[in-house]
Amino acid sequence: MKKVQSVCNYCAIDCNLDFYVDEEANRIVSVKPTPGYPVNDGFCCIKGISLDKQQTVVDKPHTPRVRKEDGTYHYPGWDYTFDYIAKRFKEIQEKYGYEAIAGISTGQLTLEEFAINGHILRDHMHTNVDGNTRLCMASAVVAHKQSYGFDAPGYTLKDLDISDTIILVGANPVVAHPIVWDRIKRNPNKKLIVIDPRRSETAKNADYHYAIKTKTDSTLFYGLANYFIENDLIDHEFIAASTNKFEEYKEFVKDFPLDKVSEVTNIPMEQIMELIELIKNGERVSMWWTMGINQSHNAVRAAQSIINLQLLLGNYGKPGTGANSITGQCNAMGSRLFSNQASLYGHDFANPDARKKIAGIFGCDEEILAKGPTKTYNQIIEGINAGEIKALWIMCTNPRHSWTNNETFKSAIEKLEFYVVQDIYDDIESCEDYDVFLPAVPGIKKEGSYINLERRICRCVPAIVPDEDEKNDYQIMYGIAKAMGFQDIIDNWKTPEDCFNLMKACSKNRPFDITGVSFRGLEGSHGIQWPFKEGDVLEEDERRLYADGKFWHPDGKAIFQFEPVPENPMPQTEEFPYIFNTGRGTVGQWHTQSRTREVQFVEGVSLHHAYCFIHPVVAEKFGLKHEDWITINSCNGQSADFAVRITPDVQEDEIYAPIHYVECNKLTPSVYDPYSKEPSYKSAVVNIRPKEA
Ligand SMILES: Nc1nc2c(c(=O)[nH]1)N[C@H]1C(S)=C(S)[C@@H](COP(=O)(O)OP(=O)(O)OC[C@H]3O[C@@H](n4cnc5c(=O)[nH]c(N)nc54)[C@H](O)[C@@H]3O)O[C@H]1N2
Ligand SMILES: Nc1nc2c(c(=O)[nH]1)N[C@H]1C(S)=C(S)[C@@H](COP(=O)(O)OP(=O)(O)OC[C@H]3O[C@@H](n4cnc5c(=O)[nH]c(N)nc54)[C@H](O)[C@@H]3O)O[C@H]1N2
Ligand code: SF4
Ligand SMILES: [Mo]
Repeated sequence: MKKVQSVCNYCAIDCNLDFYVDEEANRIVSVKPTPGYPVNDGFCCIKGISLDKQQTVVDKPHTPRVRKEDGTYHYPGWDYTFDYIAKRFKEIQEKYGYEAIAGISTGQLTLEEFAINGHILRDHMHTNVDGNTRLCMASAVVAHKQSYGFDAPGYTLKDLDISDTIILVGANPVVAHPIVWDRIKRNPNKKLIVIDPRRSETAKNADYHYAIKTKTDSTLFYGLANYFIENDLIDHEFIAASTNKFEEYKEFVKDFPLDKVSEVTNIPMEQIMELIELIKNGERVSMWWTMGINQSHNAVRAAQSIINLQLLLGNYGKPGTGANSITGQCNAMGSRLFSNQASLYGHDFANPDARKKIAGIFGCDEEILAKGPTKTYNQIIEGINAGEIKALWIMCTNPRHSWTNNETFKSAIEKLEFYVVQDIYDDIESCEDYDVFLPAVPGIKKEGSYINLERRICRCVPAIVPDEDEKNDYQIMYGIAKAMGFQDIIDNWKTPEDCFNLMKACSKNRPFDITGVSFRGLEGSHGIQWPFKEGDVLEEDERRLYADGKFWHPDGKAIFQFEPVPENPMPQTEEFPYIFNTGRGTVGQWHTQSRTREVQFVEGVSLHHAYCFIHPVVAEKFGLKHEDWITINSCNGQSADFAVRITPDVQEDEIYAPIHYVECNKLTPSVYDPYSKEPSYKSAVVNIRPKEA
């Protein structure tokens, strides 16, 4: 029996797993979490341990399907399909201009797959490709860039083991990041504080839960900043040496006295004082946020209000501290650096030296490199609906389900002249009315690398061997590039390893310098956190940034970023009295459920219809019992039906719906953070009525 160490390609933890494989049968016999791996050390969740269960997708024939002129589909083989796509792409760009084609990618591909995709679409084809990462961590990225000068989360997971005061803001790791939860739980000295409107699974297991009014987190953190400044409980030395705009921030937060904060946030004064005491008394205070902060109309500033408080307290670079953003998907961190969407492979698009450097590494003309960041996801969907974008290529994401106000994606598909879907399943919701379906093999047959939430690069190694006619996403993209005639790709990007080496060269002398990392050397290793330069020696498995108090702005300082709290664009009204909060439902269910439905013991216990949680007071008002059906009308103009579960864990004016059912995003709004353009997924306002028979 062969043992292959590879990675779980669901969440951003990137657990390493040992796949035991019957080589003769080319079958995974069992999956065991890798002992001694610094992230998950012999433990993982149900999704990782079930990676061998993707048998449907493994056993299915994998050849592309193309729509003929008469509307029927045929299976013309890979070479024909690549040529056909190239021909259609060229025709559309000739007729309507470069930007008439767009792509939507993901945080769930390998680093090399993003890189080649970004080079094809953004450089050679001069067009736009954005990712589902826009729906996820774009707000954290922008917050980091503005505050630190570079998108560099500084923590390491070990900080969870040694922090004595752990504050989770809008994060539910019991469900969403089981390894984060496992490490918190095992920390014997911690006090755990959860700030979440809902009594989430994590809040139920915390020492303190503060049920904040939705989307008022920045007010809370501005108020805390004011209190700590006024009572001189701040780290003057750190502020002077490592930050800018302190005086302005000090003035700004004077507008946030605690009585006002208590009123706005609905957190009683005693609880705010209790939270202050906890922070004051903590020796190692860490703050962690996820989608409760990132997905809002005021997300970037809310994230920065957390960063600002930790800057004031000097809680950076020291063990067990930090303002730490938890990322969602397995390679969201790889996409941030190497997808060529928001930065030129980790450089400024406009910097002439960077352009020269990248073109030199790729062996291509400087002129072909993208000149600025991509059009954002919402601009792409709006562009299609406006008839400006005529072709769309989606890969490894299911926007008909996951996009906010998702009926706008349905109408977009109807408008397209050419629609290409690249997925491991051909029956996802987004597989409607496509022209070409490109079947990719799943992660267990893939080769490449991933970067996890704490900047750790690790290897994805194929556990089982693909059949002869099967292709992985890298090979599909290379095939399309070849058919398009992109010579530097044909010559220099033949394999994921070639691509990794190009990306390594791009990283040289940047904050994420990985010139000391070897693609082959990562195999079977503990992974390596960036940066790791040529010549560096690895002394520790867990390394954090900012120990020297230096950030990435030219003067080495971080900046306090803030602005007056904007008005909520979706206020509760008499017509729409309830807040529609959305998020993860269970540990076993992954997003749009295309993959986790294959795991029998998850499917066996999951509900097969859309449901939502309502408060007993609401149930009584409408005479509703458990599993009765309601119709929810959203401020976005749409309605959908849900079965109800009755629980005091949601607030009286809150309805919580798991995202794993397509109905959920029928009701979410086209409202975005102004800086990151991340959707405000968690605060549409709605009304309800019992469903008519
Ligand atoms: N099982 C499972 N695990 C997953 C995923 C999955 O689909 N299934 N997805 C992965 C991905 S891509 C991601 S991004 C992560 C997401 O991980 P999390 O962000 O932890 O998960 P969510 O459930 O989206 O939201 C977290 C909490 O934010 C709260 N919240 C809502 N509004 C506010 C607010 O205004 N303020 C505060 N303080 N809290 C608020 C919600 O009530 C919810 O409990 O999970 C990852 N892990
Ligand atoms: N209301 C609401 N909506 C949300 C959120 C929320 O909190 N609330 N969260 C948002 C967030 S954080 C995220 S990350 C998104 C996720 O939204 P999506 O990315 O749309 O969700 P997934 O189900 O992960 O879709 C991944 C797709 O990739 C396919 N796939 C898996 N592996 C491979 C592979 O190797 N190659 C290819 N080509 N395909 C593969 C799967 O079959 C699946 O169809 O949802 C967002 N939507
Ligand atoms: S889903 Fe996340 S926590 Fe679960 S096994 Fe995979 S990487 Fe680990
Ligand atoms: Mo996400």
